Amino acid sequence: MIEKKDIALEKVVLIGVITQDQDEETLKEYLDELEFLTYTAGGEVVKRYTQKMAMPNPKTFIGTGKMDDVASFVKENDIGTVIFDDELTPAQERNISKILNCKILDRTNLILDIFAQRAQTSYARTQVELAQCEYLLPRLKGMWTHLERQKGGIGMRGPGETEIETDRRIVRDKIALLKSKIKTIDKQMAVQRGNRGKMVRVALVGYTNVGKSTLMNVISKSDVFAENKLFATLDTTVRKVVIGNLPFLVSDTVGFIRKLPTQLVESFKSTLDEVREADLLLHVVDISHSNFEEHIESVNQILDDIKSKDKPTIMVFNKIDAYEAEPFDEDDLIAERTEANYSIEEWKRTWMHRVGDNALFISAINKENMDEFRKRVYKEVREIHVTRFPYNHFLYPDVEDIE
Ligand SMILES: Nc1nc2c(ncn2[C@@H]2O[C@H](COP(=O)(O)OP(=O)(O)OP(=O)(O)O)[C@@H](O)[C@H]2O)c(=O)[nH]1
Ligand SMILES: [Mg+2]
Repeated sequence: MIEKKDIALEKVVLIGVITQDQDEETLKEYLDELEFLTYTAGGEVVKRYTQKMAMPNPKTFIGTGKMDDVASFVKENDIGTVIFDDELTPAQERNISKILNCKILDRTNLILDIFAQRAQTSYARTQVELAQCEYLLPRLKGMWTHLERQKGGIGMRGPGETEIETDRRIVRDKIALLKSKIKTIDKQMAVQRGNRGKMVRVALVGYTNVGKSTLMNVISKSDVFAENKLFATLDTTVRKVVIGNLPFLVSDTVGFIRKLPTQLVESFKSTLDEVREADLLLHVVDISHSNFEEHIESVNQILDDIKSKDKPTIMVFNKIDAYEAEPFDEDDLIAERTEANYSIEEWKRTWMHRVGDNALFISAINKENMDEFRKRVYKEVREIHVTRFPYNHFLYPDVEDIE
């Protein structure tokens, strides 16, 4: 049911609202991310509309005047899709769709669509399809029915592609079926995980596009797909890694994002089991991204949701090769130095200082500081290993003695 063929870039308009507790800079960053998501899904952003309001309009999300502007732009420029930065209520979606007469998507929709496009194995496809059905269910009534749904493209992959399917009962049955399918695969996966014995398990976690798969390839000589688009990885890859004679398992899995749709977190529970059952987390961060602190927050939030926040964690700040501080003019008496002006050395003296020994700074692509990385991971894994097998600690030398 999910199609993943490449399509020509669709012309897209983005819409975002600045609320009281946000500033314009934040909205710009959010829309930058939404644009990256759109590009990943196969769209080209031709214009952004933003509006300051205390609360989004319950009927049309943005104000009606603004909506008229959007409507004429859409009409004049033959825009196929309008994407909103937040999740729209089913009612908002219906109202807006009547006014604009084009495809209306929200952030959740877009992310679900990318997942559908990216899902490679039947397992990932089943999980995505479940999330799509859960999202679709409350929105069935009159959803885009006046539009030609067979056109395809962004937001049109997956369930709901034909009008016949816009029936709650069918979708409910489908959800039940998908759930039982996932349950069966879950059992198989649990057996597989059980067969791996008691080897220490390390999971790479982090925001999407931070370099988890690239790092996985460097440490395990595997060949996981890595790409400068969002959600390159959906399926979990597990590899055996050996450092100084000590074998352990490393898993690379789906990346996280701000406001990851709850339906996805729910249906990817089993994929996320890999994280939940890990002994050690390597939280990979793209330090070259201007918003990396917020990314850390989002990841921690999701780790909290899946009850994995208190696991031993090493913070891995990646892409140090690409890190650039904004130049600071010392002669400018008015300008104040902000985080954007920090060098990596200055960053290390901020809250990162508290992370101390548990922070590593690397470039996976240039293989910078990989020695330090290996040693640090070895030390941690060895500690967990000898706690588990106290009788064979002599097999593994102290970290100073490994080559
Ligand atoms: N400059 C620089 N780029 C890097 C580095 N590591 C990874 N990248 C690039 O960052 C992009 C994303 O890398 P991935 O390894 O696919 O990232 P990921 O975290 O697995 O992403 P998802 O699977 O999409 O969540 C790719 O274009 C990589 O080439 C690095 O150390 N420096
Ligand atoms: Mg990846």
